[in-house]
Amino acid sequence: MRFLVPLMSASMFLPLMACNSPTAPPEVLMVESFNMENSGLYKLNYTGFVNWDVTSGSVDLVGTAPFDDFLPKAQGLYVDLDGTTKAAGTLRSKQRFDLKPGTYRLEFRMSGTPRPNQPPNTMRISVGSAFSETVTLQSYAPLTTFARTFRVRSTQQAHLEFAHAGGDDYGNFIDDIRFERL
Ligand SMILES: [Ca+2]
Ligand SMILES: [Ca+2]
Repeated sequence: MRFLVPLMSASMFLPLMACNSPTAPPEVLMVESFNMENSGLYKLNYTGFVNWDVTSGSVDLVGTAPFDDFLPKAQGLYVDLDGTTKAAGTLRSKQRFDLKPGTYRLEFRMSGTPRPNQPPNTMRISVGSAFSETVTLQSYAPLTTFARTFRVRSTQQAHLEFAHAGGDDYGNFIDDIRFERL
């Protein structure tokens, strides 16, 4: 009987431990590399994104010749948020995410416009009313990973949106977006 006691204890506690595990993996809501867009070829003023609508202005899908020297080759395709119509673009996720209360993490890579004599470029990144941040980058600001964590306190539905200001055909570049619920 002495040996049965620990066994019974273990079986009583195991279900609790499983429910409250702090190491549950994040729920990935979106991963975006842009590399499969347009059969892998650049296109100025591109609107055919699988996961995104261009809801205002225009954006350029770049990363293949002759528009392949903005970011390192390893990035494949990526997006210049200020396309080629003198009206910067807004890229909005087609998916409207169901955001339960909890903690979320948004990660993406962004660089300034890699061309000389350009004024700074400003972009607003948002997830509905749950998250919003405005970032201004100088020319040649290096490709940097931005990672933000935010809380959703009441259930809401929201698009993920990248909205570039202005419009002179030279904008901030984005790539490698990852959105997840922690
Ligand atoms: Ca890419
Ligand atoms: Ca600009």
